Amino acid sequence: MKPWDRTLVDMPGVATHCPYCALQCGMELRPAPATARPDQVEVAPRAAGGRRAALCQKGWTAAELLSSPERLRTPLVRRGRGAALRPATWDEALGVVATGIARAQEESGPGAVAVLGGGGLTNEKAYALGKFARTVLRTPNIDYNGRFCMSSAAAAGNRAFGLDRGLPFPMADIAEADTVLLVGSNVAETMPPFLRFLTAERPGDGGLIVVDPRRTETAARARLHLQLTPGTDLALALGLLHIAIVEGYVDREYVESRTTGFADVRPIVMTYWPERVERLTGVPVADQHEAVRLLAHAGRAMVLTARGAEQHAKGVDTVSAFVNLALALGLPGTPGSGYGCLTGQGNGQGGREHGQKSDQLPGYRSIEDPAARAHVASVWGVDPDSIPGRGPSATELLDALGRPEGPRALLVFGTNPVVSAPAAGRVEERLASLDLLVVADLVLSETAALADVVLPSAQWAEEDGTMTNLEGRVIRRRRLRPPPAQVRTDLEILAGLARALGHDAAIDTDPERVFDELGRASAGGVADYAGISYDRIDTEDGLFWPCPDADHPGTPRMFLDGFATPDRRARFVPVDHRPAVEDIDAAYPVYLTTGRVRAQYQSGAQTRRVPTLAAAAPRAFVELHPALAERHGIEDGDDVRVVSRRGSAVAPARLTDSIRVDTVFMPFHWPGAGRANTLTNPALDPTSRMPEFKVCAVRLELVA
Ligand SMILES: Nc1nc2c(c(=O)[nH]1)N[C@H]1C(S)=C(S)[C@@H](COP(=O)(O)OP(=O)(O)OC[C@H]3O[C@@H](n4cnc5c(=O)[nH]c(N)nc54)[C@H](O)[C@@H]3O)O[C@H]1N2
Ligand SMILES: Nc1nc2c(c(=O)[nH]1)N[C@H]1C(S)=C(S)[C@@H](COP(=O)(O)OP(=O)(O)OC[C@H]3O[C@@H](n4cnc5c(=O)[nH]c(N)nc54)[C@H](O)[C@@H]3O)O[C@H]1N2
Ligand code: SF4
Ligand SMILES: [Mo]
Repeated sequence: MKPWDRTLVDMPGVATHCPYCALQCGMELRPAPATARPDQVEVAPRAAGGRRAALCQKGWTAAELLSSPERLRTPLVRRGRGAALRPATWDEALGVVATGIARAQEESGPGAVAVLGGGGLTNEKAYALGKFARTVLRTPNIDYNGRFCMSSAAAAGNRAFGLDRGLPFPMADIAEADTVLLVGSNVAETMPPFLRFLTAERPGDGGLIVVDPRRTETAARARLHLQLTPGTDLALALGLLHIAIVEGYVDREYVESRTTGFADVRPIVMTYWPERVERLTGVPVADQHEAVRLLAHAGRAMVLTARGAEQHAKGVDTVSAFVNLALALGLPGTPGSGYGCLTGQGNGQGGREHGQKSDQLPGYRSIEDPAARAHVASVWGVDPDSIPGRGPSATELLDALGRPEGPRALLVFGTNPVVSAPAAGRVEERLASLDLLVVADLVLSETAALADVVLPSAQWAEEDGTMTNLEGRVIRRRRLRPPPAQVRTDLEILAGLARALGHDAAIDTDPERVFDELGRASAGGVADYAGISYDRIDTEDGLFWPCPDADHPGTPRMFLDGFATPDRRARFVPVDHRPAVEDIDAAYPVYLTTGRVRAQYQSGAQTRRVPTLAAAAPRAFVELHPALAERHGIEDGDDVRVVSRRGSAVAPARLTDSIRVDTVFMPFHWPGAGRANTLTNPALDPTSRMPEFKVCAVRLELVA
């Protein structure tokens, strides 16, 4: 027996990872000693993946939700419009779902049913969800919340390098770099144990540079803080490359031998002289020069982006502009240097590789590539022609629900769009117009509360599986104990639904067998997991993809001897700056940007139900500069109404001079009156279909 196979009786516990963010910190779980409540679980940090043991407050308290009175313990069914959700048996609940699906599809075709997944699902579940949609439902309408997350960086990585792995190098390399340019990330709150890698002692004349409209805790630790206007990162990146060219910092030999397209980028960049960039971004000319000098003089340098730069309707071009800068300086594919994106969700990396994305089949394959379809069809035992084509992205899918040609039924696994989707008021309307809304969740999220059928899913400590962390390392989630009697794993739920729809063998319920099947489906693809097994992960402290066969050691560092493009060269992509889709004007004179706080996670469905975290961050707030507050007669703690063209939200003011005078910030973790996403702009990036979460125009009113 392996140590992680032990049950409650034969302690000490299981070695697993945190359920929340992409850092996937190592954890050991044990039943609490006899003095505590017998169903409680103790959490201890555990060294894993070459990192020392460390957890943030969310990790330490993660087990509290296992025994929470607020977790779902039985299926719920709404028997008729306007009726309340009431407990039901699994047979009844799955019967209602199967009948509703059959009716919708008989009347309106396979696309009448849609599926929304999540980047927190294990690889096995993400894979099974995609397979379920394509082989059981046969619908093209499946997408997931990663569209809201790292999709812009993924698209930019694909077009520059031919492949998207958030960090193409191990996290630990970041601590060894002389200079790190961090664009739009507040890791001090979003990945606290990671801060150590950024604030590491840097030998020589290097340092950390942070680009953020707010002097966050992360920015306060930086050597240089570029406090730009929200939505102007693209102009800044063009300006930094301009300086690099003019000052002679371009690595000519690297550009010659390892890239193509520099000549197309140069003419645009040459029009972004420093004074113009200062006018567009607010970043002083001297600071622009200093940033380029720190990057160019470093022996090893890294450019990292996160949501602040990416969650824009020009997110892909913005990331491309930073990749262009990194390429001009010769960083990607050079040992110790590089470009990377900090993926956010627990399985944000693996969740985008195995087929819950609308345009994708397992192994990061394109659903439009005939060879990919043929390969996956052979693993699934179906006719390639029976696999549907690509569907719409998450925001577009949500917007189509209940419309004349749109889906009439929706199944949700692992996302809470009523809180987290842009223009969330409109999303609520769309959900209400469905014939059937089915939500599988751990708790009664705001989306589950609107459902016709709610299915209770097992939590992380009650299931086995794999996750792929932000550096591309495939790791094991291990089960401490079984779920409560009437709670099922997502694999069991999908298998039960498939059976109820007449497909007995489509979905396996054993995670290890599903992982092996996923490995076969991914074989030969970009994200090749074929050589990874549960046994190898156990003995080798995780494995980096690609790992094509059982003898392959995995790939911690990518691109060292060529990029994943046909000619092995990275591509410069010519991009130009453009303003935010909704710029400020007389009626809406202030920028709103949104993001996170340390003690809450995402839509807050989980963390708002953990008492310690709820006490640490109990409600939404509006962060604003004292000078802006004074103009509106607002004092600290006053209720402020924030009004955008989508609607209004009310939350108490939090005054701080760490934010730009023209900008307010709201965290998005809360529903109701303080819901930031009532305000946000659903305008999409043309390539990634990423909504413009990070900038829209608002006006402020003091609530009397
Ligand atoms: N505590 C906590 N941790 C989390 C999460 C959570 O919900 N809570 N979620 C996880 C997930 S899924 C993700 S994606 C990551 C996200 O991790 P981060 O990217 O660090 O998170 P955000 O707070 O969304 O945004 C980061 C910063 O972008 C800044 N910003 C806003 N607008 C702009 C802009 O126009 N340009 C630039 N350069 N910066 C801007 C904000 O001021 C903010 O400080 O965190 C992960 N970790
Ligand atoms: N304004 C604004 N909005 C944003 C962002 C922003 O910065 N600003 N960030 C965006 C980003 S980066 C992200 S990633 C999204 C995230 O937003 P959401 O997609 O809403 O993320 P979560 O709150 O993690 O939702 C996960 C839901 O699934 C449940 N769940 C957790 N694990 C499982 C599981 O294993 N199985 C099942 N069936 N259910 C599970 C949880 O209880 C929860 O209800 O928000 C986006 N929205
Ligand atoms: S940093 Fe992320 S993975 Fe680590 S303990 Fe906190 S939430 Fe969990
Ligand atoms: Mo995210």
